[in-house]
Amino acid sequence: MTRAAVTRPALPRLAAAVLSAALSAAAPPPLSAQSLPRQPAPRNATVYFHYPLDGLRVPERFTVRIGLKEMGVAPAGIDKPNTGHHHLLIDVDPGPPDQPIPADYNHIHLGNGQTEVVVTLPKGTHTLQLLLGDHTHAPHKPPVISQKITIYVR
Ligand SMILES: [Cu+2]
Repeated sequence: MTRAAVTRPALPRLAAAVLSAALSAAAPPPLSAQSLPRQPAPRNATVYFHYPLDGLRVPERFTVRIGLKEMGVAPAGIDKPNTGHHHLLIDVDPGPPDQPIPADYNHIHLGNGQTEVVVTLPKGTHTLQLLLGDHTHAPHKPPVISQKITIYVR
């Protein structure tokens, strides 16, 4: 009864997982843009929030500050090993790791190699997550992704 409300937010993620499992089970590997060559990332590479931290209350306009360990930052389009550029995911789950990261209001590309970005969000509860992308905006292998944090805009 009340459990349904709890499980509902997990459904899109589950559906995506089922879909990607179905796709990978299909015999021929896709040859189009669906299978980008993914850049390797060191296993200990870490992307994380300097600010804000999980559970924080923030004003409508605030600066997200990003930390990265064991890799470097390079602008989009620069093909250099062990580098990438940051993406800020707002109120959205990450997509399939073998697909380029979309560019829209939920996926902010810091394509000039920025390590901070000013965002303005409406009052309420929001989630933020960081995902490093390579020169083609595709996640590395394994993906370098932060914890998803929840913030409260007041
Ligand atoms: Cu990008």
